[in-house]
Amino acid sequence: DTLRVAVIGTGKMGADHVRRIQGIVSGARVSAVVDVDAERAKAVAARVDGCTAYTDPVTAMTADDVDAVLIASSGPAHEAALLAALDRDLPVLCEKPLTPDAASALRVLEAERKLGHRRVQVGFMRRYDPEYVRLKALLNTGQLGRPLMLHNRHRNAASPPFFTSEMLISDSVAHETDVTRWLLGQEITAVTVLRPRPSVNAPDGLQDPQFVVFETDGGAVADVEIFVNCGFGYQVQAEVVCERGTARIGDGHAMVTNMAGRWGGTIAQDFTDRFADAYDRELQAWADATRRGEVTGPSVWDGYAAAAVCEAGVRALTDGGRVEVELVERPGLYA
Ligand code: NAD
Ligand code: ISE
Repeated sequence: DTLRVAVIGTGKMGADHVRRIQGIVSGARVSAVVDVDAERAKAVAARVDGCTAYTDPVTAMTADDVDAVLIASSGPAHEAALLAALDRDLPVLCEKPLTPDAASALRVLEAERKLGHRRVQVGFMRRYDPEYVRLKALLNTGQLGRPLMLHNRHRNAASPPFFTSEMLISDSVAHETDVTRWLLGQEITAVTVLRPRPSVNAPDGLQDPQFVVFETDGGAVADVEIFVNCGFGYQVQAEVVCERGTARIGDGHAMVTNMAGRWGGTIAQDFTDRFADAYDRELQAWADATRRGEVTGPSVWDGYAAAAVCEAGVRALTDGGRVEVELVERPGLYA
């Protein structure tokens, strides 16, 4: 009963997930790959025994040897693939963002609600990172008391050429919207975005860095420094300040070296490096749950809430001021 997966989108993440399913994840294999770029799909399929290349996601989803779908195409292509998969009642792991805006995320939510059971897991992989898992477990014990503040830092060495100021929120801070909701167990109710002077190392016109402030329905405040052209590497850190203490992750102190009168360590250069372990655990957990007929990871509700917060964040960035987040009532399916 090996899970036969169709991977949609064979770019950076899709190709890496194909490698992961084939080489690391047990109980699953890649039976189909899909990309609108036919050559790209063919090149990836050629590396995998028994894998067919397609250019149309729906055709792949109707193949006899496809049991589940991993969506790793660009964000705007997610909705059509999600709706087609739900129409066929196929289990899905969808890379973040679920969809690029709240209205399209709601359409996916409505489709899954009509189906009557959860089928979709959203690729918020930080929930599988061992450091974040330890932080969440500590908060759950209640030893530190109630969380009051959460400080997040999210730094990329350099942004890709197509990156816009809005994408710092919708593509990057998307992760912190989920981390904040998940760690605190609270919904984000309002977003404010401050604009520090852009770094000379940022491409012309890009508002980089940004300082984002979330308010939550539990009375906590979270901030996010997002800086996607920091130059020195890839860094993701979080510190929770609670009533009786604080806890912090992401310092990258796995190994400290002493040499020539200095001490220090190395900094990861990319998310595929920093979160390699998290992606491995995420895919294994998805494959295991799917084979049991369950969905255990971040839900369509989580994807929708993140989309709504990011939409408010983009408005706060462009119009200024504090923008409230409007969420529909949470359906029972996601209780
Ligand atoms: P990419 O541009 O390298 O790859 C996207 C691929 O999708 C391309 O090959 C493109 O041709 C293909 N594609 C576009 N529309 C398609 C369609 N309708 N049907 C089939 N294929 C289509 O992008 P990427 O960096 O691999 O990102 C892919 C997804 O992964 C995005 O949703 C992105 O936000 C997400 N992502 C997540 C993380 C993470 O840390 N979890 C990191 C990077 C990217
Ligand atoms: C990218 O899409 C990701 O998801 C990475 O995790 C994030 O660090 C990066 O800023 C995004 O562009």
